[in-house]
Amino acid sequence: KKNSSESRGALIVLEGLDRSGKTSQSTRLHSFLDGLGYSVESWRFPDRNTGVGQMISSYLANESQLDDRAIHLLFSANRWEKRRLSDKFAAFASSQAERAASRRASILQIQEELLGFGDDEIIGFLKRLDSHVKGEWAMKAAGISLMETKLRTGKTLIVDRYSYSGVAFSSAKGLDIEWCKAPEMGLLAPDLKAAERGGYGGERYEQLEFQRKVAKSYQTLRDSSWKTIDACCPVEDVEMQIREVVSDCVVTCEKGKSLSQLWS
Ligand code: Z5A
Repeated sequence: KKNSSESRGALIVLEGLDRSGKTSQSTRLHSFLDGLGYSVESWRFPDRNTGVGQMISSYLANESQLDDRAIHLLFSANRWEKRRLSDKFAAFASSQAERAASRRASILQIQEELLGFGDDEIIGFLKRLDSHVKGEWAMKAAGISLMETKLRTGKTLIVDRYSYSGVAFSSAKGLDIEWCKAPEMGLLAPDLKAAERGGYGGERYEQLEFQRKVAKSYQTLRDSSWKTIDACCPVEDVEMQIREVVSDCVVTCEKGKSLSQLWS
């Protein structure tokens, strides 16, 4: 695979209106990058597989009603919960941080013990941290996120919807945009946001009206890492446009572009 634990992967986020083709394009982009030899993984938000995700799912299916702020915070919590490493690893990392800090164990000893986890990505990451920042690695490991671990070990992540959906949809309902951004602060900022314009949703007028408001909210969130793709073009054309912007981005990340945090 092209990405190794020595070069980091890219965090690519696909955003857009309802049924603008994000899921189709995520799949196509995944195959493209995989074909080029990149190590790649696809995520999507909401992640309906977690406890919080199930609450979101039932809200979206109109099976439960929630206050606008409450559902906003659930969407955000759904991203924060994906940030965590497994309980087992988190407990291990904090105990090792303590051992390393009090010099009761050498980095080598701790690395040996890490092998018991059998997770190549975590091991690769910790080894790499060791050579870069010496004994501080275990401290860092205690607070490191799953997403960051994957990126730093060379995995490129394609994420279908992220914090921008959270802010755009909730602010389109009338919530204050800064209030909406607040719980997202501190999550990793994407290296590239491919925003798909246009769409195929809206069987009812009201829905179209709402999508327009969402589109407006997206506009307010735009920054230099957004690339807008016209999703009204044929699927293959959209795919080509996405490939072009993503190819540049993965190379920049491989060369060591640093990770940053959202809105901080
Ligand atoms: N939401 C939120 O409020 N807060 C948050 O923090 C998050 C989300 C993360 C569920 O999201 C809702 O949650 C969503 C935002 C809100 N509500 N809305 N609206 P979701 O991701 O689960 O659902 P979705 O956005 O509605 O995604 P979708 O239905 O999966 O649509 P899509 O991924 O953008 O499109 P698609 O499935 O790839 O394509 C739809 C159809 O169009 C399909 O038949 C394709 O074959 C076709 N298609 C795709 N591209 C084309 C082109 N170029 N031409 C012609 N036809 C095409």
